[in-house]
Amino acid sequence: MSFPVDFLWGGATAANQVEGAWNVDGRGPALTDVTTGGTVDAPRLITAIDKDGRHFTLTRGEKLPEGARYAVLDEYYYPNHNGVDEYHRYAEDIALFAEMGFRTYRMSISWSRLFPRGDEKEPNKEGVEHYRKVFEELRKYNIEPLVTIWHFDTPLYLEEHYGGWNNRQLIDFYVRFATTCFTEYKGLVKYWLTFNEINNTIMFFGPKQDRSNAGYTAAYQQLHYQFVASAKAVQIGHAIDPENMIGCMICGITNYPATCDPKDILANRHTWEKNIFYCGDVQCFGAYPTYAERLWKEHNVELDITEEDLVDLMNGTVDMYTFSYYMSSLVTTHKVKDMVSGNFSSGARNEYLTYSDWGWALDPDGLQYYLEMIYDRYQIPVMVVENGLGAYDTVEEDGSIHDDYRIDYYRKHIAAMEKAIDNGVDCIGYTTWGCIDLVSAGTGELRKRYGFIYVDVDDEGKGTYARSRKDSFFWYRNVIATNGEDLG
Ligand code: BGP
Repeated sequence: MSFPVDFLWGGATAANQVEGAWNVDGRGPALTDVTTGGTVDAPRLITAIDKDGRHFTLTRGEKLPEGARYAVLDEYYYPNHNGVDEYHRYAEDIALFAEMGFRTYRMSISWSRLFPRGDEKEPNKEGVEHYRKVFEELRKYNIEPLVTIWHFDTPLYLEEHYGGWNNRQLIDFYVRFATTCFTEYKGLVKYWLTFNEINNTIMFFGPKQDRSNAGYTAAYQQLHYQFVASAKAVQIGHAIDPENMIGCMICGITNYPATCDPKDILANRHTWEKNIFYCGDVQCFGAYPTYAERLWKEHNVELDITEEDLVDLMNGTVDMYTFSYYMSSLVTTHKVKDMVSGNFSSGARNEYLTYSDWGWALDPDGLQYYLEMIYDRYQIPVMVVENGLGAYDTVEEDGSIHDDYRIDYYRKHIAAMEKAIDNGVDCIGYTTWGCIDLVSAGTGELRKRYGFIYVDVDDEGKGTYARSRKDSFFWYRNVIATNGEDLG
């Protein structure tokens, strides 16, 4: 049997994508609360008011002009405001996870629910109590919580008044938030992830962003502050409870050279270094890798890195490497005729693969490749904490949902993970993305569904929010019950 007996089977969500209740019980806003819905080809917009009171919009990564402020505007709908109402329905949802046999549930804590502005000295009690109840509910069913401390949700106040992660002070605010989590939930939670997909800052450095040397410097600087914040959190987490197992979380895209031109092979290696290894190396090895100098030189990047930071990085290495995996990507130095595009995906089309409706390359072998590559490099426990298929689902007249495409996707990816485990990779868990339908991070859509559990709500927030079981629900329940032996 390939899967270890205590393998952590489960599912994953993020606070801002499921909870809703965006302004309830003292919660402060995050950037997602001023972000509209989008589609596969229309980007989500961030709404704001300029200094003369005029309404305008920005796209992700664009800087807020002087004197302007982010604002919730009446003429727009904001899907994250309601999410799938998990804030009020968590007990019902956890009961459904338990019915599937989940051994773990990955979720995140909304920073602005605990610290509404982000710079307060004391946390918001109602926020703290909310998550305590959620963790207790999970424990009732022996479901091990796996908690992401930061999942794309820096409090809006910190973005506006401190310049977000461009500001070194964010390290202290984050550390206070993380310390509160470790202290309050000691004994309830032992698996933690410091930053979700920390490498996105560099990997998805979008065309709308400032691509000057200053823009690159800012991106690398933000990352550095996050690395230090993560390393400090790891040290504090270990001091508060030596049982804590704290991981990094990387957006895992498997890159392949598109041709056998040595230039492509080299470009592919450099893509791995910049997009994938740069963050993993700092967080797992505790120091910047040799090629960091090369990356910085490319854009004349000079960073604010202190001696003390370097000591923190060395003392705050993670206990496990976790990552999301959705797709692979081709790297080439040649002109590309056939391009793929979708949210978060672009580049040359791989003729050996098929693509999701959102343009994501479906590639289970890429998961095996990634697992083996990463474990070979770091030799610490790894976990696949996101993997899933965003797809359109159809509800039949009798209410059933036959999502065989999703089952097929999971069957292949779990089999690929199993091969990596057979080949010696110490993979300790697997949490599928969006075990319950949720708001897409990339497009803000609800119809881009990931769940085993269907939620009756559309892109405009209309619906009963009632939960129902898709075919994949029963399939996954059997996978867990047989510890991955029967993939049906
Ligand atoms: C990852 C994020 C998740 C999630 C997922 C699917 O990048 O960590 O928050 O949403 O991708 O992406 P999307 O929601 O755009 O389909």
